[in-house]
Amino acid sequence: MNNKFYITTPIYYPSDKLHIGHTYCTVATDAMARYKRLRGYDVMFLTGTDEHGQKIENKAAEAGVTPQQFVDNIVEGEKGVKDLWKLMNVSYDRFIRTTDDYHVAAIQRIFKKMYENGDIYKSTYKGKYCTPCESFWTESQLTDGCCPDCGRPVVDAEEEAYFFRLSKYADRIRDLLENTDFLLPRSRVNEMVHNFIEPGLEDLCVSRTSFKWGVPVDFDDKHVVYVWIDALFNYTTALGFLNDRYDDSDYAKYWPADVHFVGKEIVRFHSIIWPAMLMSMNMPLPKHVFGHGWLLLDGGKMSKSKGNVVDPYLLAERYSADALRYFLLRDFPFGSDGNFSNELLINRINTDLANDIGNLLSRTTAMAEKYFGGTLPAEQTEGTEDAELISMVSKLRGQYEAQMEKYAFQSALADVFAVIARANKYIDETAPWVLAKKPETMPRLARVLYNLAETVRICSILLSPVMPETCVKIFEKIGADENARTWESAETFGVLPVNAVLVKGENLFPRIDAAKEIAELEAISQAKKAADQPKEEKPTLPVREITDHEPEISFDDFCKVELRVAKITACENIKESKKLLKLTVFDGERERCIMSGIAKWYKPDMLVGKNVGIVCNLAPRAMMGGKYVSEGMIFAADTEKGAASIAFFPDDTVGSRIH
Ligand code: ME8
Repeated sequence: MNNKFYITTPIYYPSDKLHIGHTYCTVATDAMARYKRLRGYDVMFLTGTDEHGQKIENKAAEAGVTPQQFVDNIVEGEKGVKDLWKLMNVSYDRFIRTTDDYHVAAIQRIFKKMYENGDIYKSTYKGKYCTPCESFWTESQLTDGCCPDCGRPVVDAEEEAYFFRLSKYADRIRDLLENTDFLLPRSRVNEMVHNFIEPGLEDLCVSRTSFKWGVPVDFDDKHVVYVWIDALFNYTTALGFLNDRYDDSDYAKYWPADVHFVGKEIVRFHSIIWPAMLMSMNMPLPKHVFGHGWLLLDGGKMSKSKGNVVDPYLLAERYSADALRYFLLRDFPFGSDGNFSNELLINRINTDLANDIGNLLSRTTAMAEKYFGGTLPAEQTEGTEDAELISMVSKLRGQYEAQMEKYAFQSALADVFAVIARANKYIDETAPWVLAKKPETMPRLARVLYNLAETVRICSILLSPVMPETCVKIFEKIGADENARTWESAETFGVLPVNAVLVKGENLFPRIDAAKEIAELEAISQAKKAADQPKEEKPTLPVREITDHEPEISFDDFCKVELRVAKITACENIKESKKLLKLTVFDGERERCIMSGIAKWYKPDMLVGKNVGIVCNLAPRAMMGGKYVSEGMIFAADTEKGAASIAFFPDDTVGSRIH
């Protein structure tokens, strides 16, 4: 079959739960796949997860599980990647996990082929590495000394490694970028040429020895294959290329891909490294790589590692997958960045879905029920208001197609909604409630309602790639049978059978109380943030065995010990003992002498002027054969290593009691 269409999403890192940014790209890919299927293409839609690499290895270690357990949980576990795509109604044909055996074996074969053809060779890597991005950079590529992709610090790295002869392909890649429409939108071409090709393409380090969680190089198993090689070839291994999990006739049938949808930050990998490796393998190149923009939150990129992410689960469960899908593709031009906000989402649902299409459908079906019991009569009269609406609706499929072929979802949807707005205006112009008043205008009324139902039908066909569930409901409400749901039928006004049964039923999209809803979403997000904050851990103090406890004493007994702060006014070593220091202290009333066994840890000049705690009413004790009399003791604790540590007090406490 000639009209095949092979489309892919990036394979996402299962290092954390996926967020609205991943959902955005996957929903766009799904809408494109559904659109092509609607048009009769034999579609292969591939998505999956990129499960190897140091980041995942580190995350698993932090979580105290094996890397395989870690990724299994994120991909297959509750509310994991697969659950999310199910909730979002993503109609992928295949899901690849790079830890799948067939993929691992195929990557080993691919690596070996490039080694054997001389495009991969062994050398020493010296450079900078960004661990979160798994990217090596040269000094000149860094932005202010940090990773140019994510802005985080890089580390020095040096290791024996295999290299891919990327430099060899520089001219061919430049030609591909500049002289073909391989990379879209066109505006991304300059950036690639300017930032990467013009400074000179260096050979790429394609193996690692610093961690284990990857595909081992089978002829040198100290090394694992660089995660990006492992990842990029997923687009072909998932079709059975060099493996026996899938029949390689899938590869023959679907490769090259028609388009890879990827975020703009990984355009470099897809438009430079990927085609160069395919050239090395003598494989055909994908027809297009489309670098879509980012969803931003408060002007910054949403990212798992920054922790500022929007949860698609919450939004889809609250407002329906279709509403979220529609919003994502209608509000943000696919090729550029856009600011996400809950306000935008709710306004979009209220304006377009509850008001425009919701009202058009409910007014049309309600009037068909009210005036004709749900089935329009065959006798119908045309009117002067019809021509403009019919002409607009008849042109819609062509306009929509032109936009969709450019991956301009936003414009395609805007075109459909312009027709919906026109149809609502048509209701006001024809005033069906007036026509319903006289028997002689009933045929005109029937025609008006038919035209409205027909408009809804055609719009619904074109909206179905974006809102598949809603459109099935719409078809049911206007009585559109299978023949009236096809792409072909969207070209012709008048396909809906005249005797179709129209039913009003429930509203598709109830209006949302915006202020209340936004406040609730904000409260949920705050609560989540607080719950995600790492709990402040109490320092755990080492417990030790204490063997010299004293018997309990009464408070009165304790009060008999007179503890006071005293200032050390003089201090000296004595020749009779290495252990003792002779301290002169002022206790607020008088000076006294205290002999203390701290000479090993304190020199006299460390102590003079300091205020220390002393026991004042200890009976004086003669020391060193009576040469000295010690009149008290100073507070000092034993450290773990058995040294003495003196407690010091501030100046305004000298002479005060210590309680
Ligand atoms: O890069 N706005 O995986 P990843 C829009 N494993 N799209 C966003 C986004 C945002 N804020 N955040 C993420 C990887 N995305 C590699 C890919 S492919 C062979 C290997 C989307 O989990 C966007 O499509 O970091 C981006 O390119 C992708 O998720 C990155 O997902």
